[in-house]
Amino acid sequence: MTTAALIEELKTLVEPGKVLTDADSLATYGKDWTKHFAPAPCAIVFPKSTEQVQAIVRWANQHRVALVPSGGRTGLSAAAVAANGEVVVSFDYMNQILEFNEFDRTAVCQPGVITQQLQDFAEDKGLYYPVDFASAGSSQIGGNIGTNAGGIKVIRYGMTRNWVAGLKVVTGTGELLELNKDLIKNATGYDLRQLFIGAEGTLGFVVEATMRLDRAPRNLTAMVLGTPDFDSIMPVLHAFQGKLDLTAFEFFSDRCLDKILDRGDVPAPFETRTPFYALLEFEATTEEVAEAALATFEHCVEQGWVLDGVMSQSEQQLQNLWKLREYISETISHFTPYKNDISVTVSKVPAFLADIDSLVNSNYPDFEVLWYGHIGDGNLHLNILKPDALSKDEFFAKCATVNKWVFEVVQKYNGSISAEHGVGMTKRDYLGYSRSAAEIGYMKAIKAVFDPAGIMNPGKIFPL
Ligand code: S2G
Ligand code: ZN
Repeated sequence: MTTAALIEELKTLVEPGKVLTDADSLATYGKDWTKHFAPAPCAIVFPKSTEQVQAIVRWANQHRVALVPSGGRTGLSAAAVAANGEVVVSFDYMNQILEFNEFDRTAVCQPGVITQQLQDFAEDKGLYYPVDFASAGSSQIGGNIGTNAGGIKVIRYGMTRNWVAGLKVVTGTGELLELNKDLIKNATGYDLRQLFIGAEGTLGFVVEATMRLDRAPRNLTAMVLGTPDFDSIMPVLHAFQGKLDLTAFEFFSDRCLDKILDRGDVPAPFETRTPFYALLEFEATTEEVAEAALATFEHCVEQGWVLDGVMSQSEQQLQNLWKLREYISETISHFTPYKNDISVTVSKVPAFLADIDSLVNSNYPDFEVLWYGHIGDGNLHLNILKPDALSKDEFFAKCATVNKWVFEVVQKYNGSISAEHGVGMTKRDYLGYSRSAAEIGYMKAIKAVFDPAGIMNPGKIFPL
């Protein structure tokens, strides 16, 4: 059957106008935020119901057509990139919050619900959806589940995985499964829900997600602390964790602050400039908590771990401090950064950072290296900015040669080559640095069970 005939048949499975093949749509929906692969899907299809998703999957099985899931397209590992003539399945028209259960404190979402939409919905109900990150304004719940998105509040609230009470999925054979029934307790064998969280659309499609909500935090207060070096950051984390129940502990380098201040729309946290900054947050529920925070700040200054600092006194100042960290990603995106998103257990961070930093400095002496991330989770974002003199391909090729050494250090510290951005295509060739051959074998066997025809997002996660 010709591609044109296939697409004509695909159109009969959805509403009129819900299959696009024009060049702009193919380019727009065939990619995510990565720039490593040229998008080249053959069509974009927009189902509006679970039944239509099932029909599309059955059609794809019948004709052996590869399907690529597409949500907010904010992914950073090319997991939602269609580079080989696949059909992109976009959930833009399955974007409703279907139900709210006050007593269960859950919201039933279609996969196309924007993360921020759920956060605002929870707030309107006097509750809180705690998974948050820079792209929450455009990422979708289905994609957050597909990548087990983390972000800036993981130290207190965990990853997306912690907030999924139940899932309805269409497997790679078109079968509809209802997983975990939104139960808190359910000891009835394998928790298949967890397999789909972080599977990057390689096992099937999420068509409905029951998301847990939490109580709203009270009087969130942030501090930004200037530190003299890497080695001071973890003692600061340890000191504050001993006194406060932190909701966030992030860090960024002075080079990141340079880029943010160059924007001209975010004030500096304080006069002093220091090599690194920690941003921490807690609920100042009482005067005592705020006093404990200040006392701990004084202690860190006495120890020489902190050179200067500021504590937010208002909502506006809280937001301004967060902009210093949350604006980094979008601010540096036009430098075509080569990104690594690596993690180790928190206790190993100082030694790990020292190894990676010396390796990076010796191998990228003339590249601008930016460090930032969720250091309280042991998660570091290493971004190398493309020099103007190098083409993107030359630059990415140079960076890729150092990847081997970076991932050997990750392996040495028993860490992850992808802490929260997923594997997709950008990290699939390095999977062996974090997963054993046996594990990869089992993962492939599980994929074969849910997607025997191999039509679900082929070429992602697993080395080719
Ligand atoms: C962050 C966002 C994507 C990136 O800012 O925490 O996960 O690496 C990142 O720029
Ligand atoms: Zn991050």
